[in-house]
Amino acid sequence: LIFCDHLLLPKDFPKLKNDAFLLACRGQETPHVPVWCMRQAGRYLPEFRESRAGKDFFATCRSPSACCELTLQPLRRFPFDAAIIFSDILVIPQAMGMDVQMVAGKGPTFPEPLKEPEDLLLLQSKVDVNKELDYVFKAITLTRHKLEGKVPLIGFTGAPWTLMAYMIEGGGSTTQSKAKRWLYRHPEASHQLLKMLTDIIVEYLLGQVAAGAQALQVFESHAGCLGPAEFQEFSLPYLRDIARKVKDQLKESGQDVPMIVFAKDGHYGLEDLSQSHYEVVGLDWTIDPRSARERTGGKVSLQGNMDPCALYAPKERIYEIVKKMLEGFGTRGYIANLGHGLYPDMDPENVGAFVEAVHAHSRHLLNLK
Ligand code: 1CP
Repeated sequence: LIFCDHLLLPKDFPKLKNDAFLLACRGQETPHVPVWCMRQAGRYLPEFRESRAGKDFFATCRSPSACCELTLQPLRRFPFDAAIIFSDILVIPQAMGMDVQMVAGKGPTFPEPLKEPEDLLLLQSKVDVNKELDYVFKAITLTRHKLEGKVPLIGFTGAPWTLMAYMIEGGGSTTQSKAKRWLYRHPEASHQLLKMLTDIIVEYLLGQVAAGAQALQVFESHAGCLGPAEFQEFSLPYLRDIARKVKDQLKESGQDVPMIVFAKDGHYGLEDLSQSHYEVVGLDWTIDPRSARERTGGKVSLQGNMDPCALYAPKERIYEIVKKMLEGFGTRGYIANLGHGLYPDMDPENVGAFVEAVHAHSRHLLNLK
């Protein structure tokens, strides 16, 4: 019998062997604190650079076998407790008809960003995700099979405000001033766009679960440039809508998948985020673990939040930093991670030291109990 990878279906998945991450998402007891890293598939790995060499970024995203390989690479090196599917948040604007290119040395670039509300008419407001984004679903199904139950597979999306910001800025920006101009000058059109994105995101996340994703993370990477009032108006309601709608739909088919919200630099919204139907709130490194626990009042599990730059420290120092972080968060309802993604110049050995420190020190703490 010959099995063809592209014929693998989203069923008969291998049995999960390490469920520490999923248990921690739900605040249940685990033998060690689970750990993974944002951008764990990335340019800090020589094998990643080799696989990606000379290939277009979004063409790679469209190849299920390439995404599967890149997702598995970090797991061959390190005993991470979760895998995150290799893809990008900008596949949604692409599916809505926008051109997005990955420009070397510059990052993602939209040659024709949205300028004025009239430009919304150029967008595909109703996207058939099963047609436009089926390549992501195929990558998830293939990867879940190839993981052989080693660890759970996380699916993800960008949040509406973060995607809106890219669609208007045309790429990365430090101020997001073009996108924020819309919030102040065109609030109605802003809500129209955010709503459009929310509807697509809900379908996209449900498609990822149907394809085999075992947890979902929503990246609100540009929360930091909003103030509390703008966050309340333009980010939070949509984050809530997404979790509520995804969960309601999943419940109908008897499914339940933990959801993580990561609003970078958005700690003014921490109390609200902990009551937004997400099981887990992701944190950047600018917040102290103990105060994050206090402010979220045990309502959610927490994920994070070591400064990625701490990985430049010598290994013994990394252990000390991890020790403090674990003692601050506690071992229950906690998933260790960085406060943002790994950078390309980071030493894979130090990533290994981070993972090992989390496992070793959390086992030590749990044995003391
Ligand atoms: O060629 C390359 O390798 C380019 C680097 C790269 C990679 C590895 C980009 C360009 N995207 C990715 C993959 C990616 N993107 C993953 C893969 C899974 C993993 O984490 O291992 C994920 C989860 C993302 C999500 C993503 N893309 C976010 C949210 C997380 C965050 O960093 O806040 C954002 C903001 C993007 C946009 C994006 N894609 C790539 C870059 C350099 C950026 C940031 C651009 C900017 O704002 O300046």
